[in-house]
Amino acid sequence: MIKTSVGLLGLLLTFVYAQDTSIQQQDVNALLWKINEPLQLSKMRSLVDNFEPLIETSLYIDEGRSVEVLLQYIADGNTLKKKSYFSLFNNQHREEALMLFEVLLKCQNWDPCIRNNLVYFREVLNEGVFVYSLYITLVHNPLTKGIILPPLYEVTPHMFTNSEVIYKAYSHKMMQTPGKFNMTFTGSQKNPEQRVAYFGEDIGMNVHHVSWHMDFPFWWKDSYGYNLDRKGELFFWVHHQLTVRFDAERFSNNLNRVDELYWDKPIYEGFAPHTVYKYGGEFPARPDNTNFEDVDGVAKIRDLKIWETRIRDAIAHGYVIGKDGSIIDILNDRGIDILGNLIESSEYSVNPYYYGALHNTAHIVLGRQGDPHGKFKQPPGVMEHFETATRDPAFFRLHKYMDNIFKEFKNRFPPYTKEDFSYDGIELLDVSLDGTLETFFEDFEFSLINAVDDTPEVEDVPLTAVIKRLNHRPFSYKLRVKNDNDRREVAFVRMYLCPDGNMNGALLDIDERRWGCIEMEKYWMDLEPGITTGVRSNTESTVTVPDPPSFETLVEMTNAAVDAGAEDFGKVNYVRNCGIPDRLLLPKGSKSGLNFTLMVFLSNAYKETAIKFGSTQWYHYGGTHAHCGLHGLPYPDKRPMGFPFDRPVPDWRVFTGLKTFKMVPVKVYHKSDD
Ligand SMILES: *[C@@H]1O[C@H](CO)[C@@H](O)[C@H](O)[C@H]1NC(C)=O
Ligand SMILES: *[C@@H]1O[C@H](CO)[C@@H](O)[C@H](O)[C@H]1NC(C)=O
Ligand SMILES: [Cu+2]
Repeated sequence: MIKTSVGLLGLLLTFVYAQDTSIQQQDVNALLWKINEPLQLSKMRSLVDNFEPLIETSLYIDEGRSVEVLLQYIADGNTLKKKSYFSLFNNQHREEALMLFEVLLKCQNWDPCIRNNLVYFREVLNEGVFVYSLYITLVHNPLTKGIILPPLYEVTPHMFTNSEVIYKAYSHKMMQTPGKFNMTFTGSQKNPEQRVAYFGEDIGMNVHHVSWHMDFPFWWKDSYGYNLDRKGELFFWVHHQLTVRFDAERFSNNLNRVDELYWDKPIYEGFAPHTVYKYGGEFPARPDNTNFEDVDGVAKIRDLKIWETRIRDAIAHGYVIGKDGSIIDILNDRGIDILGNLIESSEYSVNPYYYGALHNTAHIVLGRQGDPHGKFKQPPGVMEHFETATRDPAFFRLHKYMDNIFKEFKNRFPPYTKEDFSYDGIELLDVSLDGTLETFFEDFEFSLINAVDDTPEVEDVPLTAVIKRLNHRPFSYKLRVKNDNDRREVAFVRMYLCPDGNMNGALLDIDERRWGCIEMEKYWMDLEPGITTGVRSNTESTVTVPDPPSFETLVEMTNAAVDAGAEDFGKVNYVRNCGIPDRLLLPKGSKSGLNFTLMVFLSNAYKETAIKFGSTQWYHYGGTHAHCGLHGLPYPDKRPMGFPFDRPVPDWRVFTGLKTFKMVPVKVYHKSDD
């Protein structure tokens, strides 16, 4: 049961597929293959040999104005040099990448405009600038719908594996011997944090994180084409979910919940990333118990504290102050969105001058604590790249800190009442599980072929890294629902997996419990009059995405499709990289079973879905909307994210008395010893 029920969205995609998607995909594959080497596909080269970006201004809807800007920037010698690192948080680096993004956005078509410009600028611009521009183009440009993004860990492997593996790969390439290298997590058994490194260093998790920030970039302006609906609230929710998942992994490994970061206290955990840039040296390390220092040219710790105070003042007041001094009420459903934009901060922030950029600046400040005054000319730290940030335990501390600010805000709202939950005539009779909730570690192999250098004289040899990663056995939920109304109903089904106790098994209090819930599902269920039994497989979760095909498999699939003259190859399942990997849907659990409660809640979808219902099932989006929304469309659920546990719960009996709610005690097992 894969995610195929895409309804309307599917129709739209199919429509776009009509322009030869497989040929486009072939171009994209070639552009991203061996990104540090000249373009290899000679066919593509010859197509564009006579291409100059301004050769025909009618190719662009702005008559080439954007491309003129970029060409002038290059002519002035401002561009980031090839073979040096790229960092999104560096304003100059980012602005350059956005210049190319804009050029492509102004293109009338893929072939020749976008494709030929990509080939042209690939030769001229920095590799990191190019890769970032191409990925955000594939995510947001309407002319590239349906293209699969090759897994980033095989495009830029340096950002996803450790230096030990990279050095071995170089050496094997030189000696022309195939290599398969076990990749271990950073640190040693002496470091308790090592027990949960498999989560922060999971390459699929890293791809989710970097992809979310590509789907919802902080630099996004609506003039690029559309509004990113509830971006600020998603910022809160996605990072909240990362911290609760991390905490559940900690409970599974006899560790306490992660504590927040304090600007006045030492950063308890040090971190040695064991990661190396392709160009630009080693990622800097940070010893244990470092005291925060101001970072030259970035921010003083004092500034961060002032921003925090202003934000928490706004929460206490119940309003924020706009750029023009206007009062903007936040004690309403829009408030969390406004606050999220303010804290990140994004272009959507109502007043970045006053509220600053707490999240983005904190990432840079943390990334530089190893060399705050630039004495050692160190490159940016892992915290300064979304690909690598979750490796550092300080990432989760930072996000716990921000999460607590969001909770402080959410806790200002009154509890929901029975009226908020009413759904006449509907009763959730029971919920059961098919299959046991059991996790295990498996080996995963990915290619390092794009990590090593190439020369025409030296042949490619197979080089791969093998990493242990968490997975789980398949399971499904079975829901029996009674509909006493005489018409078809559509129920919104929300499912959360909530830890019962902490690492010692001590029961969590109500607030700890509701804020610790892991979102598992958010989908729609058709209810004909009478009793309906619905089975929902774990693979259908709207929180997760399946593993993408490897880059080499993708290349083979594409070439076969092109040879067969096929427009596409049924790849709807892989077009989104944003989403928790399916494998990580369950936390690790424990040998004797870690206690959780599965909370299942039904509500009236006619009232709560942001998009009008049609007569068909087009509201079954499939995919990954829970954390990643729908491109260019409203977020499909009108309720606040985290509903109904996002507001204070005076007593669990509020829920247990409901006909539309069930709590099912479950255990998550991890039988082996790793
Ligand atoms: C890599 O790990 C596997 C088990 O996962 C083991 O059998 C193999 O010997 C290891 N290889 C090296 C070179 O350590
Ligand atoms: C887990 O739940 C069971 C009931 O299913 C209970 O007997 C047991 O004490 C719980 N364990 C912990 C550590 O809370
Ligand atoms: Cu993030």
